[in-house]
Amino acid sequence: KELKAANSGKEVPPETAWIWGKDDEIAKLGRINLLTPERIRSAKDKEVKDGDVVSLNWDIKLPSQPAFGRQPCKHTISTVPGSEYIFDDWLDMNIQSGSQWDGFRHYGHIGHKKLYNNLDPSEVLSGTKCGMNVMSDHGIVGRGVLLDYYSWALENGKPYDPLTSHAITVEDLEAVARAQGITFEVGDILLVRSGYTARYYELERENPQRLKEAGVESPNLAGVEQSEEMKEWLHDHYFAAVAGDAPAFEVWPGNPDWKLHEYLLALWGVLIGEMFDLEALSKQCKAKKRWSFLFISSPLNSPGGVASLANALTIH
Ligand code: UVW
Repeated sequence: KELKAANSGKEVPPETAWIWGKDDEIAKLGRINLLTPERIRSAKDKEVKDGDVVSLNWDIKLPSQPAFGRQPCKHTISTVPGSEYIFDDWLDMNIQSGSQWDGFRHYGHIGHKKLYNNLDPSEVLSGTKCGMNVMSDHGIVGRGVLLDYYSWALENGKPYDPLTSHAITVEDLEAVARAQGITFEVGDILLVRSGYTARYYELERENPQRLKEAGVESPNLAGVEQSEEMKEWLHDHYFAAVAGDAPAFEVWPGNPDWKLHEYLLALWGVLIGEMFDLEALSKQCKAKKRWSFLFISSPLNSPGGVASLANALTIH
């Protein structure tokens, strides 16, 4: 009933949490609404002690052999017409390359045939509603928390290959949080390290051909389990956004009936960050024994943008 009221009395599909009121401008931010000035001030005051900055941006040209039939990023450099000494560069890229946010125009709920906030698929191909420009205007700043599952699994004698469909359970995430001394807060930006970029670098160093053999193009990916329990855990923690280091936040292919993308993006308004490079952050958190920090990301001002480069960094 409350959900219906918040949506001007309109019927909403079951399990949706389009709860940010009638004002379309506010509604379009989804759970980024949780990143209030109070929470940002608190994150700055409590988390920034040393001023140490880490970038989370993976090379925009990676993966060189993208998953899901996508094309790699092309970067060309040319001289400005009529000059030998002035240069421009051109990017021809799918924004799903490098570290990126999946926005609300990226992935709909298959059963309901709608995207976030009742957006119709036809409105994605035309118009700009719920585009990434809204996130750019607001900025994504708040308390970030890294659950370094990959390190925890290795340290606890549970090694696995991140390029397999290894499911990270709620129990695992809770165990990592306990080991790292993390208490979650409403509005946290959750980062989960499943080891994809670490494994990618390892294989590439051995021989780029090994990447192909390991199946980076048609991926089996470690990630959070696609279960009812995980759905409830992610929903009820009220994270402002979630992100991981793999091309999908959830284990892939995982559940054949539904994907967490449908719930996070389409039903709850939670941005998903993918291929964030969490390697340097993992090292820094271990060195400082602190897995929470100030998180800052400035998405592209792309009207109607489906996704955005992450432009993300952390400060300890
Ligand atoms: C999946 O579809 C799994 O991921 P992406 O966000 O890259 O489309």
